[in-house]
Amino acid sequence: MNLVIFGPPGAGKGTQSKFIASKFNLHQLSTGDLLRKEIKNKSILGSTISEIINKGELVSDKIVSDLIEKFISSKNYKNRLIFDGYPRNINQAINLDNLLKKYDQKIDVVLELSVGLKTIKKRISERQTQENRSDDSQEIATRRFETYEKSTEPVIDYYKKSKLLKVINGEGSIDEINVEISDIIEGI
Ligand code: B4P
Repeated sequence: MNLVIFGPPGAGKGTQSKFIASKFNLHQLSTGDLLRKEIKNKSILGSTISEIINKGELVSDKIVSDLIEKFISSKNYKNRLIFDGYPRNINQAINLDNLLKKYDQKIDVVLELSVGLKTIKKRISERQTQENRSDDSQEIATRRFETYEKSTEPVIDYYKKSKLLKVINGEGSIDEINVEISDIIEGI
């Protein structure tokens, strides 16, 4: 199965994706991690990406699409991908459908982690003390949340129409959310 995990910054997409990948033998495809890897490589592309991420904005659709196509086209990952952080706008959602169709695949379920701004700010400030991510300051985190509301939230309606969406209360504990997600996946 291929699944999409969706939610505001700091909602726990990465946290839950790691759990799902290990429990169901899937591959976590985190566009955030791929972009941070490019930054670490100190390439020209990496410095462009770093500037955008540190403004709390979205990296260009083309850059991210090229990164994910490498995985979608690979036989090793066929029908075992968790899209963690992709799509983040309607254009990316349409692109994902087209790419999957091109390689004879589809999305089986979309998990939306629903979390409010207050919880997000708390989690991101805790993560900053552990990981020291450059985009985890309160100011950039608030901008990332605004980007989410403007560009990413409309994608929820896109998936509601295709009846793939399952909404999960992302305010619960990590373990509670693990259980809820497992039940959904096992039910498919
Ligand atoms: P991401 O890497 O996707 O970052 P995120 O949204 O902050 O992470 P996530 O929701 O995975 O949070 P986590 O599990 O770590 O994106 C970073 C940037 O990359 C974006 O702002 C954008 O610029 C760019 N980007 C990424 N994808 C893109 C795309 N498709 N197009 C364009 N640009 C793109 O959880 C956060 C913290 O909370 C952790 O410390 C965790 O331990 C804690 N936590 C998680 N769940 C918890 C729970 N239930 N209870 C308590 N704590 C919890």
